[in-house]
Amino acid sequence: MWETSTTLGAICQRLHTARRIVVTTHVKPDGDAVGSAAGLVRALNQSAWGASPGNATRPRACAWFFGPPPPWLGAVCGDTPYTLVPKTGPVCNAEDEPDAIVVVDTGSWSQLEIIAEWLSPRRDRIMVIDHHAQGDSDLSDARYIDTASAAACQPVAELCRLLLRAPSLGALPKDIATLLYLGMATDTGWFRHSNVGPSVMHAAADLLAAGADHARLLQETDQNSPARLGLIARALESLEFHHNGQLALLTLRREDFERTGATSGDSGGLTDFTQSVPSVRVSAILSEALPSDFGPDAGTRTVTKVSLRSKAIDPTADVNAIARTLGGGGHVRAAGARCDAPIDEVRQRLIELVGKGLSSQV
Ligand SMILES: [Mn+2]
Repeated sequence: MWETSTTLGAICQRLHTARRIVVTTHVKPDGDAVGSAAGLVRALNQSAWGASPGNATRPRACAWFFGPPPPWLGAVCGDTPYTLVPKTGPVCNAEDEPDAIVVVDTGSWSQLEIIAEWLSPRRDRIMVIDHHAQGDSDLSDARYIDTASAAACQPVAELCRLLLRAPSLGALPKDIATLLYLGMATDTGWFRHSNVGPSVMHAAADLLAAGADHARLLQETDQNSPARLGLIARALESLEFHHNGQLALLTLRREDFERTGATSGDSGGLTDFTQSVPSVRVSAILSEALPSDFGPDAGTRTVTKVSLRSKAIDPTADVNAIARTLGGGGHVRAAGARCDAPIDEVRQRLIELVGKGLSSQV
């Protein structure tokens, strides 16, 4: 069962005694993934147990990221120790062998493909902190899953507070507060999405009190490249409506990426445009995976990525159920899948599934 099996206090205890810690997160890290991983790494390295005895020059904790990194990764992480894992898998020599591994903002093997082979034999050292409704319980026996949190950064902030023995989130060091704030801000669409509630606003307010720099983060991370604007133009040209305007569908083919020079990292957030149409209840974007999305078997696979959002109106269409039928998952209002099938095939299937999902609500 994908449910909590431990407490943040117990995770804190295990991390206290660990000498070398890897903190990692899902492929193609977003603001919450980077914020929770890098924030936790900083807290681990600043905690009273942070210095590795006899080896003060090497940090105790390091973040591992993989898949196309966001353009702002370096600016946001600053001097946080982090590594970009190559597509061929991690390079970890014996002296860097971690005795604790923390996976944040995901609990799915499918989101950890590049490091899955490395993780499997180290299962007993893995701890998971996540806020997604779906995950693989065989990833770790030590899971802290809070689906009520808008961002993984919420439980991670609490863990940082415990590690640093801070009386409140408002007492966290500024550099840690800034990273944690980034996750809360981005996973709520800068406090616009339906997952905004009192707990995330209270936590974010505390982090602002601790010195998190809202204006700088917004400027650094909420950017568009000319290539992305070109991709948005082509995506909007592909826009079609189905089921009496209740489904808005965007389609991005390889050619759209090639002609604009955009990468798969440029396709995020496009459903925000279609969600603004009053009749729309579900927004979907289909995109053909690019060779750069894969490891060594690039070119031999035909993969279509599906991203789904449903509006917070009553009744809400459960896009998690739709994504699961396609082999993926996520939340009720935000979910996705990767299908080993051509885009036009997936498109037909998706239109039918959303139709069923919408009619079962009425
Ligand atoms: Mn998240």
